[in-house]
Amino acid sequence: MRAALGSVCAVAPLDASSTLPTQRSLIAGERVASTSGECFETVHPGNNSVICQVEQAGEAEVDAAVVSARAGFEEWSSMTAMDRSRILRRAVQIIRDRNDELAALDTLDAGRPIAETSSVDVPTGADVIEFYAGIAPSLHGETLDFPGGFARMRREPLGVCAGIGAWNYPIQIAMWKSGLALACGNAMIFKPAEVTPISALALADIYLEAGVPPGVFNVVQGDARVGRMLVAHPGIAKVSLTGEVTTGQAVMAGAAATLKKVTLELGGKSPIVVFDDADIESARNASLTNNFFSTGQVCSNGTRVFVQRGVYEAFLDGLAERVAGLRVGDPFDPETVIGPLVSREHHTKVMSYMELARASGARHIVGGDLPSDPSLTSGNYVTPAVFADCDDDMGFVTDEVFGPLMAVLPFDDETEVIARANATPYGLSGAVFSRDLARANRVANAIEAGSVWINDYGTLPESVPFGGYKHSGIGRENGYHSIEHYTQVKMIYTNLGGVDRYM
Ligand code: TXE
Repeated sequence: MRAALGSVCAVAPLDASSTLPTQRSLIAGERVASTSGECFETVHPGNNSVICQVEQAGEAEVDAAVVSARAGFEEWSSMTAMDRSRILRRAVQIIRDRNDELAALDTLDAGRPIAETSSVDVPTGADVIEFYAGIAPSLHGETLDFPGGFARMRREPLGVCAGIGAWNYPIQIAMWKSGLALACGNAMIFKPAEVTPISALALADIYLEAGVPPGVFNVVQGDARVGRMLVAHPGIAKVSLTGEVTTGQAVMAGAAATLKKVTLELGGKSPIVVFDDADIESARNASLTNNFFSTGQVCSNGTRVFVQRGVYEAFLDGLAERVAGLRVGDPFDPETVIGPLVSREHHTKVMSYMELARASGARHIVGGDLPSDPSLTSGNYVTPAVFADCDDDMGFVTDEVFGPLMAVLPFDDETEVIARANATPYGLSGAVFSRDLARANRVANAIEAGSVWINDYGTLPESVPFGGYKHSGIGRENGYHSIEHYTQVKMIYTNLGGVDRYM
């Protein structure tokens, strides 16, 4: 029997005019009316029309979510790891079967082009759950033998974990956090960003349909107030946030009172370094994709493009025409490359940075305007922009714009560019383009970031860790290393003799 995906999806295929019934929190397998008496709305960024109302969770709902997650955890963690693995793999299959339905939900709620959500967001989320479902049965401890006994190191789940999502990749973030948490035997209470509250509910429906016990994956709806309740709750052992740096600082501070474990996936302002001997076409393609995919709303984007002076003009040559040719339009149109920004508020912020760039004295290469197409005026659209001859201290070069604004900066030598690339509080990602792999690896070693690519940008298989240095975060997601963030090791020593003396 199909899960109640229908309660989230309209019966007909979704489009820019779709609406949905009022959405709620999902606790212990049921949609739960809120006691807060508050509702908020979520809109389609392509026309700012209201999709639906959403009930804001109150303290009572958060407490109920923790109680049911605790009960769910007892059941889930008492299963064999192979049973958990089978259920998660069943969820993966359902996700893949409904790939396009799930993708359409985030296209509706986040405005991300359907070409992206259907080929990247949902598949990469499913891949991560599948990766961890594969690891689950092999999670184990170790033993050490001693003359009079032995020590057993037992790897245990944490219990009830909280996931707090950002709005740019709603369902992928929910899948990345929950796949890891559940595969390690934990329960998770997930709060989606209030800007994109819908698709996490569809994931919860699928987990239930696959056989995840009620309570093991709960969804609580609401804004920062609900996030703060989760961070403060004594019944939650760990919180994982994807969001801005300032939010990460607030979460870490709030978690201190209950000494929760914290993992933070925060913002970035990452460098792409292009040397004279680089394959310029590759460097240009990587720079375009990793500035304009998702309309630039990607934390790991390479938004500071450093190009060595000998190839600087060659790199810029033809860029204006290529960027101007990126199709801006309705995110439900499969041909659309540049969709709307997620909200009017974010659009205003990004446009302010475009104005700042224009006034900065940087060379305006292309874009940064409202589109001329009259059918797009009701949406949060901006044309992708490139500015060159930028100075490192210009505001749109130091700050995370989180929009389609590429800054190009000339440099002379390796030592200089490493210093400039690292002169930022962020440390999420970076890339080096050079045919000299010794130099490329030397520079990659020196870049202070959690993910660095050589002659590439953004390849991120489910089996490699992702996360930031410095203000870009704490901990990792994906890959084997991240198991450490959702399990804990207990040492149990067995004495094979007696305690035959004292003092
Ligand atoms: O973040 P916000 P947004 C970053 C990206 C950008 C930001 C955009 O770089 O900076 O996310 O997403 C909740 N206590 N990444 O605007 O505002 C809030 O309700 C507890 C990095 O959503 O920080 C929302 O659910 N919770 C990432 C969530 O935090 C609080 C990839 C994030 O909100 C809270 C994608 C509080 N005090 C985006 N305040 C990566 N590195 O992988 C807010 N929230």
